[in-house]
Amino acid sequence: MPEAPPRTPDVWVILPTYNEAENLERIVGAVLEHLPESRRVLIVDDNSPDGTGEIADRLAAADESVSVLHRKLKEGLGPAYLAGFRVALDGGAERIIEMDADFSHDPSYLPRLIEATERADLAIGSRYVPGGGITEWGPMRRFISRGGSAYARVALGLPIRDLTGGFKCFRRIVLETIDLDTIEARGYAFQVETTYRAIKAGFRVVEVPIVFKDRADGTSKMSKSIVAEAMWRVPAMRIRRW
Ligand SMILES: Nc1nc2c(ncn2[C@@H]2O[C@H](COP(=O)(O)OP(=O)(O)OP(=O)(O)O)[C@@H](O)[C@H]2O)c(=O)[nH]1
Ligand SMILES: [Mg+2]
Repeated sequence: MPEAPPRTPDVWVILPTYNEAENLERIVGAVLEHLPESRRVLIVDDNSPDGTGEIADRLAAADESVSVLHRKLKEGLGPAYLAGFRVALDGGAERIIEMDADFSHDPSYLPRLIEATERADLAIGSRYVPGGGITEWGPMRRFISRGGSAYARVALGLPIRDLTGGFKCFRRIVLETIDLDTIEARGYAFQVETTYRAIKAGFRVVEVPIVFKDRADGTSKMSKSIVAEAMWRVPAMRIRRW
């Protein structure tokens, strides 16, 4: 019998990192535990000064299902994800997952998220549907997050409760369709924009409840400019569609 050609991994998890040295090894291990056999974890590191990139290289050398994309500059989450998506699509990915590398997104939800894309094209880990939630955040952070999602929901007229979260599983067809080259958003707006485009393109989007935890270690990259970007980019998305 001729040997079967090597299968390309079906499920790719993209982990963007900037100064996640304390979290990276543990999160990669935990993610791998919850993925099917046909999987790849792609770390996208923006030249973190804390040595995250070197840890990523070591993990990739030790496990063939881990790889690293090194980028020279910190440009925000959006460009890091776009670069990762392109590598995953070129690599034959069928499902592409976004998730934070700081344990805010519990890897034990991965099977549920993947399973949800059997009946949908995009599954969103959602804090704002029954069964979802947030632990540990103070009132200000909650307000920004919930307010941001509500603002985007109303401004864009979308039936989605959690538009700013970054724990999502896309079927490849979605990323092939939504024209990644014209997405410029860098922060939370990036999450809003990918979901908005998916819905406008007619894809089925479902929300899967998740409980979001505060980051395990390291420091936040959340900033006023990320919030400000989301404020103006959300109406800009709508205007561009007109
Ligand atoms: N490659 C890359 N990764 C980034 C960049 N900014 C943030 N990240 C990563 O994106 C994920 C989410 O960023 P966080 O700093 O946790 O932002 P956040 O979740 O809004 O803030 P916290 O709740 O305080 O953690 C983490 O894995 C970060 O390391 C960036 O510019 N480039
Ligand atoms: Mg975080």
